[in-house]
This record gives sequence, C-alpha cells and structure tokens, in this order.
Amino acid sequence: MSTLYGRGSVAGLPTFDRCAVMGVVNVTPDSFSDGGRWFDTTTAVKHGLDLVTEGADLVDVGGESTRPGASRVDEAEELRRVVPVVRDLVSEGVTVSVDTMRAKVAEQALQAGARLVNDVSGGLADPAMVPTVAAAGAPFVVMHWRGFSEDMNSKAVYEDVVGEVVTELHARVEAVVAGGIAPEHIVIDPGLGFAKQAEHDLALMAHLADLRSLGRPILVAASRKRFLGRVLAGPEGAPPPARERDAATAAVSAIAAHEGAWAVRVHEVRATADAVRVARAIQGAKGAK
Ligand code: PMM
Repeated sequence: MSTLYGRGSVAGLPTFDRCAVMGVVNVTPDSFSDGGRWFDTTTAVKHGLDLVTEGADLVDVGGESTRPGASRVDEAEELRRVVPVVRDLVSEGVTVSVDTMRAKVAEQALQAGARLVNDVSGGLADPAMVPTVAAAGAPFVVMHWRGFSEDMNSKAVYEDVVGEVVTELHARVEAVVAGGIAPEHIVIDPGLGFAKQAEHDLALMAHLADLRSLGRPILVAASRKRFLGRVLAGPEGAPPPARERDAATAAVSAIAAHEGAWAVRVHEVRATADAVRVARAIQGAKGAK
C-alpha cells in the first residue's frame, strides 16, 4: 500500500482526526441494498440516530434510489421523503448530509439544517444545483458520474479507468469552482458502481492515492456494492445478497482509511467505525518505532 497522506478537511464541517464515517439513511422503497426498510419519517429518523450511536460522524439522507436501472422519483415525493428526516436529525444534533441530484431538494434540506450536499451527478443532473449550493456557501460532494441509473451500465467503458476518472473529476471540480463553489467546500468521490464494472471499482480502490492529485478530500462509498458481491461470489458465481456484504464493506473501509480517505459512506456503521479506528491507531503507531 502507498504511504499515508493527510486526509484533508472540509470547510464548514467538523474536523476529524481519522477517516470519518458517514452512515446511510435511504428513505426509499426501492434502494439498492436497504430499500424499504427506513421508508417512513419516524423509522428513518430512528435509524439515523441508531447509526450515530453506533459511531457515525455524519448521516447521509437520500430519497431517490440510484441503483442500476432505477427510474427517477418526482421532486415533490423526494422532498416529502427527505426534508422531515433531515429536520428531525438536525434537531437531535446530528451532522446531516443530503444525497440528492435536485437543487430544490438540496436547498430545502440546507434550510432544514443539512451541512453537506452529496450529489452523485456532481452537479450535472440539475443545472440549478451548483448555483444553489454556491449561494448557500455549503460543502458539496462531486462524484464521478456519466449518466442516470437507467442506462449507466452501458457507459462503463474505459481504456484506463483510473486516469479517466481522475481527468473527468478534475473537469467537474473546475466547472463547479467556476460556478461559484469554494474549492475548500469540495469533496471528491470516485463513484464506485456508477458506470463501472467490478474490475473498474477494484482498480479505483487499488489506485485511490491517484485521486489525491486533485487536492481535495476523498469520500469512498463502497458499501454493499456489486463489486463486493462479485469478489465474494461462491463457486457457482452467485454473489451474496447486499446485506451479507458488510464484513467486506468494513474491509474496504479499513483500506480506504489507510489510503487517506476523508470519509467512508456505509449502511452498517459499527464494523466500519471499528475499522477506521484501527486504521487510525496503526497510523499513529508509525512514529513509535
Ligand atoms: N452511492 C449510492 C448513493 N449515494 N453517494 C456518493 N457520494 N457516492 C456513492 O458512491 C453513492 C452515493 C448508491 O446507493 P446506496 O445508497 O444504496 O449505497
């Protein structure tokens, strides 16, 4: 593994002395790995609070599934799902991020107290997103994205996945900064599973340090994704279901933390909270030889 680097910090968010843990609350009936489980406001809020008890530093609230093939939810429904959950978690003192591709949802979530906008399209899906986040002075996740979930698998074509993701993310960061979002507010994300096959995700994890050339903190969201299912597949080739991929997710969290990721985004927090603490302790022991 490569040497450790500083993981960076994001203006407007708490600072962490280790890789931060972002717990996921999907307020959706059809999400990729935990769809339907936290679908009403009360259940979703309780789940978010449980994630904080288990060690989440931030809670990411989303109301639209981005699993491959998913169709889009309408804006009114997304607002109805997301905003009350954000408001209630914020009132309990939780640092909330909002997972949305819509400017209106971002705006209302920020008004409800969200601190970070996590847009899997990096501002491409909604032209109003970048101006909205810029005007609010909020931190923003720029994820590598090539198109909506309906047909993103057809865009998983690369000659050099790491180089192309770095180049495309660089262009997005420049566009977002040109649109008025401060560089110190930007987090980058390789977008594991988005227009990527398993081998692309593995190559990106193997070369996570290459993303550091962009000079911004890195978010890694590997939790329960297909590439882990592929790695864990039995002799018949059948991948375990998403909810049986949490140990593998924690392994990725340890690697991401070791490689200097700013945060990891996970569904099951407890094991990842341990993993990032162990990574931190090992890093701390480096000088103790
Ligand atoms: N993946 C999902 C949703 N949101 N946000 C970021 N920043 N990066 C990701 O890779 C990402 C994301 C996929 O859906 P899930 O909530 O079921 O994991």
